Amino acid sequence: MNNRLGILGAPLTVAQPNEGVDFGPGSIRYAGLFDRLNDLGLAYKDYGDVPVINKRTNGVDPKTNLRNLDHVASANEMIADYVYDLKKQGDVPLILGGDHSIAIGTLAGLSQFYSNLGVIWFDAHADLNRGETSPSGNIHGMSLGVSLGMGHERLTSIHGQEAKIKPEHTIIIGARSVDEGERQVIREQGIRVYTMHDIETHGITWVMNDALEYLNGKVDGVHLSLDVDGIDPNHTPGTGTPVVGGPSYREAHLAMSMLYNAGVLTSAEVVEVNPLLDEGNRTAEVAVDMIASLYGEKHV
Ligand code: 6HN
Ligand code: MN
Ligand code: MN
Ligand code: MN
Repeated sequence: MNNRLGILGAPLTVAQPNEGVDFGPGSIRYAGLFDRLNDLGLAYKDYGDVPVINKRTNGVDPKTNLRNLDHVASANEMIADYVYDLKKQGDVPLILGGDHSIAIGTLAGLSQFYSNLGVIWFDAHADLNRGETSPSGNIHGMSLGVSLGMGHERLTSIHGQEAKIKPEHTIIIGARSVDEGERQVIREQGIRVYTMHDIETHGITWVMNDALEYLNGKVDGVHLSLDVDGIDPNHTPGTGTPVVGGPSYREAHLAMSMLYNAGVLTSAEVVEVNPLLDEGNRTAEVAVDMIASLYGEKHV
């Protein structure tokens, strides 16, 4: 494995209702991503975007309570293939979303290289719904569950029937909008969650150290899934499901630099940047700040 970053856009939007998150990869690139990586002296290759097809069907299928299942499933099948190929080149994957359903493809592609992949899910939400529990039918609220093997077979069977990650290697940070069915999954599966309450009570430094300690020795890689709605919407307004009361810019930034310092990260994705809902390109700019911090940018 080399240290080259392999950048891949996954401009999927139909796993949630707002148009515009398909422009996420471009808006992140235009927010100065490459300048910042150049400044870091980092080798990278931009593989362009996965040619997903964003077709919306009419509404939620009443049988499954899933919206646009066919398109979300085939797009993620493609994303899994592209991530697999990129990883096979020996590159360090950095995936730019796209709505958060793309994690289904990312983790399916990555799972072929890891038997015990740690996942840090930085998000206001838990994304542990399935058709039976979802309040919306939106598959972007189901991707962590799917990767754990729960949900519709069309989604869980991408790149193999088995679960792509394990609950004891899964950590959610920043949660503050969790549905009842998701709470049950968290309890039953023993998923580690650091809520906003934990961040407020103990501080982000403690949370990150505790999270890293929890994974230490158990995993053969660590994937960061950074949903920009994990950060407080004061900083990241350009996203489809903002939730007030999130970690500040500084807290999120520190979390990223602590991941860099720990030297454990083997892949990352940044999702849910929607420039059509944004104030200028602010949210993508914050996403780039987070990415730069994740790969070692220092202030002095
Ligand atoms: N996201 N829990 C809500 C739902 O519709 O299932 C919101 C999901 C948000 C999804 O964070 O990517
Ligand atoms: Mn495939
Ligand atoms: Mn999410
Ligand atoms: Mn979210």
